[in-house]
Amino acid sequence: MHHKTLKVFLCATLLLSACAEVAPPAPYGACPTRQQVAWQRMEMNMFCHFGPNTFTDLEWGDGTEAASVFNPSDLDCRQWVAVAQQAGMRGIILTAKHHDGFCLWPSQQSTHTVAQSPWHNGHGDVLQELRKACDEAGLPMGVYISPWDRNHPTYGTPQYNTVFANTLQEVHQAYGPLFEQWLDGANGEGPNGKRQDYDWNLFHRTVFGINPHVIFFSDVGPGCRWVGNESGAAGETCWSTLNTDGFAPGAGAPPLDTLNQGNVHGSYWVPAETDVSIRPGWFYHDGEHPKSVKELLQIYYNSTGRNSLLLLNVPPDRRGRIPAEDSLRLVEFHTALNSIFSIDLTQKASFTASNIRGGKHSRRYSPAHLTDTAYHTYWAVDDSVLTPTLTMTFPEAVTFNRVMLQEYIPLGQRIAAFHVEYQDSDGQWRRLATATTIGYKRILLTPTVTTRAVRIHIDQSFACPVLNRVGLFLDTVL
Ligand code: FUL
Repeated sequence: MHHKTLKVFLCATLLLSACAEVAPPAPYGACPTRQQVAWQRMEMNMFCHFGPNTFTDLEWGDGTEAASVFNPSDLDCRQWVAVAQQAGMRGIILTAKHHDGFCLWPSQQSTHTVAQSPWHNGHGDVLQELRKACDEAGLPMGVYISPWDRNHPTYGTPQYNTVFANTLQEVHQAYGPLFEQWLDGANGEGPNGKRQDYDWNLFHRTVFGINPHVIFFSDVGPGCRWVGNESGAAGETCWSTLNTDGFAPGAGAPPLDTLNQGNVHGSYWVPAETDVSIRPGWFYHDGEHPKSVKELLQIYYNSTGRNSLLLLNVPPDRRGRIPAEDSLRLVEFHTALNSIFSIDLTQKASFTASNIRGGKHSRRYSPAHLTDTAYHTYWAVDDSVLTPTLTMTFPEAVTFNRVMLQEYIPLGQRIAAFHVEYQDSDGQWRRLATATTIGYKRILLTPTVTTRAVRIHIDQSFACPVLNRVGLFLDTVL
């Protein structure tokens, strides 16, 4: 080789090896599928309970109500979708069939459906209307289809499992793609006084066969799990992992506090979904009113802010529309969220990390990624580092009372404990908050402080921490 060429070659090799990047951290434990990551990133969806109960003023119809009670005077699914979008909801889930068995579409599997009702002379189809409205607006649609059926004559016999699988098939074929299939575990008696022995495997196979990407909600997933209460609160410790072997939805489910907190090192990724109603009931009832903006904010912090997805129920009334009172409240709620989260004080911060994966000049894993908007970039540390610290300093003092952290969950949930400190005006570090899990998103409510330096200590993790977002905000609403 010519002398000069050799020199150029050596330089190029050196340069290349200097740039060679350290491999990303290996995933830890049970990890989400792509669909579960996409689902978690929806953060907040709208639930709609609508059906005969809306007209009979009940929460649980017993299946003997006449189909003629279902007769909305002015149904408008576009309005539901518009309300959801104005409130910042990323998807909508409708009770296509509740425990009374009444189907909001003309099902071939039942004689208790919209086809037997006077609405549009029996030619109405709520699922079709919602499908159209969702497509027009680009809003993902999901369905709740209750396995418990207090009307169907076969309920309580093996035949019903086929009927129910056919029902699922009908809905997913005609109205898909549906992003989420909600299957609650309620299992009471049917018309013959018997309970059903549900064939969950058959139900899963049927729907996955049509839509392999669907997220199944149930007490034990497999897509996402019930949070264990209907008051709108995930556990302060909330693992997205859960041990589900040997458990089933309903009576066979893990204890409520396990659903609420998940299992550390749990064998499957089954994140918590927090379903709660904006009103006291799931269905619309005259005389009930929506929760206040403060209550909704608290619910948001307790769900989305605790590594859970918020599924907020907003029931349409007898017209088939969401009442003005609720839609106004949702707009106020959304305005409040925007006022809090549109100004992230970390945008002005300089970061110092106790470690950066691949060395302090590594750009790929630098803390600068904590404030960018790209989801798939993150701050990571070397594999051997389990308890790093991250310091933010500000050119001018900042005032905040909300600390937000996000782990990069495609690599699993790795952090088990952390705390946050700030520097007071005498330069003393003072502890502001102590917490356990982070997961997809954790928002800590702290006293309001004004400071020029904030430090996050990761106190325990099972594999090197990987964070893709940190935020500091001031909430003047709650
Ligand atoms: C439960 C049902 O029994 C309630 O009526 C409501 O639909 C709730 C969301 O799920 O299983």
